[in-house]
Order: sequence, then C-alpha cells, then structure tokens
Amino acid sequence: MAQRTRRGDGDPLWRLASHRGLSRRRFLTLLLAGGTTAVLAACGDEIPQWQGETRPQLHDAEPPLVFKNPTPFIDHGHAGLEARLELLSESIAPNDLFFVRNNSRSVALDPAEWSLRVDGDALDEALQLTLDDILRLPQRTMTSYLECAGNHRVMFDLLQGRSAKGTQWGRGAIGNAEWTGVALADVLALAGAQESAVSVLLIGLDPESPEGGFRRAMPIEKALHPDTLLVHRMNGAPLPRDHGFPLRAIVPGWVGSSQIKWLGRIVVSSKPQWTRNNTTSYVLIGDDYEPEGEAEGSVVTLQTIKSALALPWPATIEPGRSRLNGYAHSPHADIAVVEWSDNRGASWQPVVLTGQQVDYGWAQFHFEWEATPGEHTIMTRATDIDGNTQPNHVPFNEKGYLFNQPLPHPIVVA
Ligand SMILES: Nc1nc2c(c(=O)[nH]1)N[C@H]1C(S)=C(S)[C@@H](COP(=O)(O)O)O[C@H]1N2
Ligand SMILES: [Mo]
Repeated sequence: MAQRTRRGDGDPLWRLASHRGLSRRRFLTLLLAGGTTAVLAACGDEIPQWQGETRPQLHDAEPPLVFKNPTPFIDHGHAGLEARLELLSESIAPNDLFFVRNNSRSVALDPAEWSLRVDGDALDEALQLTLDDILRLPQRTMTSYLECAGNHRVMFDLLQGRSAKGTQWGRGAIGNAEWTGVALADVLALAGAQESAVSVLLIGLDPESPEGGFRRAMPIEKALHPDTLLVHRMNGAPLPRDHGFPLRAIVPGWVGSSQIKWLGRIVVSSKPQWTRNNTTSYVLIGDDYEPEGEAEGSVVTLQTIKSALALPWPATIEPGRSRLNGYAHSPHADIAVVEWSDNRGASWQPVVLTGQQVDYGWAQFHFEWEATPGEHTIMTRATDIDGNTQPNHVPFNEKGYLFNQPLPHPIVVA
C-alpha cells in the first residue's frame, strides 16, 4: 500500500529552527512560550487568531442529539444524519450538509474552559494544552474525506439478504472537507513521547457515550504520521459543535470512529490499549474474519475503496441523454479509473474523472447515459492507482462494516 504524504513538513520557521540545531520539541516549546514570535514575524508567518463560535448555550433543558438542522439529511435517529449525495454538487461537502454520527449526543464545550490533557506511561511528563497553545503550533490545512465504518451497511440487507446490526446507513455516511489544525506528532513531540510508546488513545469529552468519553486507540506509527491531524477548523470555519468543537482528530483513510470529536485527553502508552472500540465495536465478526489480540474479530482501521452515484436511491429521471455524477474514494491511493455498467456488470465503460483529487479527498466523476423509459440498474466500480478495486462480494460481518461491492443503483426513467 502506498503511503500518501503529499504535504511534508515544509514549515519555513521549522526549517530555520532545525538549521540552527533545535530539536522539534524545543522548537514547539519555544513557540508555545511565545519566544519565537520574532522569528515567526521574520518568516512572515501569521499566528492564527481564534474566531470561534459565540459561547454556547449550556443550560438547555434537554440538549439536542445534534445541533444542526436535520432537514437536508436522511435522519436515522440516534444522532445519525446521513448526507444526501445528490445535494453535494461540489467536491467539498458544506458543513451544513456534512453527515453526523454521534454515539451519544453532540457536546457544547466552552473553548475558554476547554483543555487537552496528554498523559501516559510512555511520556516524559503529562501536558495540558489550551486552545491558544494549539493555535501557536505549526498549522496545516489538508483535504480528507471522512467515512463511517458502517457506510453502505444497509446493502448487506438489500444485496445479500442478511441484515447487519447498527444504523442502516445507505451511501451518505461520508463527507469530504478541508481541515485545519496541527499534526498529532507535534503534540506528542511536545509531550516528549518516548521510544517505548506503542499506542496512542484519543478520548472524547462526550460523557454519555459508552465508557464515558468515546475513545479509540491507534498504533504509534499512525499517530506519528505527518497527516494525522488534530483540527479546529472545517472548510474555513471554526469546527462546528456537531463535528467536535473545539478540537477533533482527522486520521486520513481510517474509519470515522478513529476520528475522535470533542477531544479531551490523549494517553500515550508503552502497551497496546484495548477499549470497546477495538474489542467488540469496530471489529469484523463473521466466518471469514479472524479475531486478533483482545478483540472479538479483526479490528477495523483503514476504510475500503468505494464509488457511488450522487442520486437518490432509487432515482427517477427523465428520458433522454442524461449526465450522471458520482464520487469515488480509496484510503490507499488516488482513484485511477471508475467504470459504469447498465447491464449488471456484463460490460463496463469508463467515466470522466472531474478535476484533481486533493490530498485525501474523494474524486468526482460523471458520464453521459442514454435514459430510455423503464426500470434500470446502473453500477459503478472504482480502481485506484495501486490496483485496489471494488470486489464482487464482501463476506458478511455481524456489524456490517466496510461494505464495498459495486452498488446496483435502481433508476426509473419516466
Ligand atoms: N467523541 C466522539 N467522537 C466521535 C464519535 C462520537 O460519538 N464521539 N463518533 C465517531 C464516528 S462513529 C464517526 S463515523 C465520526 C463521524 O464524524 P462526523 O459526525 O463529524 O461526521 O465521528 C467519530 N468520532
Ligand atoms: Mo462511525
């Protein structure tokens, strides 16, 4: 699998600092203390100013599960708002149309009172960071899609006749956004992560979720990857409350559950960390999957390659030549080709890929179709530049994760 690192650490201030023999940790510590403001100014770099939301109302009698307007979504209840792909005409999904998945409810945090604690046995010392501290660290902006592990789950039922447990997501438990924040690696460097560190656990501040704070661990290699970010802005705006205000993780290519919202604590450990989200949740349980470590199945980390048409399911369109749009994405590498078939896969034709794929974002595509009256099925199938493609069959797993067979999209032409 090709590791995609398209934005290396090109921060000019850091280049200057490292030229002078400063360690990354020392550099970050100086930045925090404000001691290098002069160097920053000399480099022409601006310290981003916090322009957050106004102080949230914390005293609602019954706080909502989700703050945003649910009207444009397919509402699955239980804080599951599925995006309607047909409303996403641009590559970037606007914040108002970006899907939401909470395991309990959205949290309203006061940025003035919020802080991030970093601790664990594989650190030199525990660290407490305020939002201002985070804003003083080197900033990165990166596009990445974010997709729930259970996106397409309903297809196990519709296409294999076996329904899996969990929210019956169609195709919209996904969105593509531009995120701004800091590298998790920088926060770990600041805390003095030791050689002995093997696992990094991220814990959210949603107290009602199982275990008190939704949490997910990742191996140190993934935590240190320069594209694993802690972000405070989404599509140029302060991170909305539903998406983890004031700080969330973005772990490109990994399933949504690893991208912890309302981040409050990071535990850096010299031992693997097992919590509900890598033992009983987010594991593949079924005849074709092997349990690993303390988990009941194989642990779901990376997403899978998929494609979908930006149409309602089922869709109704008028007869005549029609342009059909869609999205394709792979956690492994850029999309190389997408093909479509209107004869259930007997033959395939290439689509047109639109524009450049940005960072870890999805690819947009379109093709022209001669719509004749009647009922039709159109399939799409994506392949990435490493040769990964959508399989004809995904073995069933109880919780319905990672379904990525080509979807036979029902279309009525009338
Ligand atoms: N703290 C916290 N983080 C969380 C969750 C949660 O319930 N609590 N849900 C996870 C899941 S399962 C998904 S799919 C993504 C959804 O991100 P979004 O709501 O910003 O689209 O957030 C993840 N991060
Ligand atoms: Mo999810």
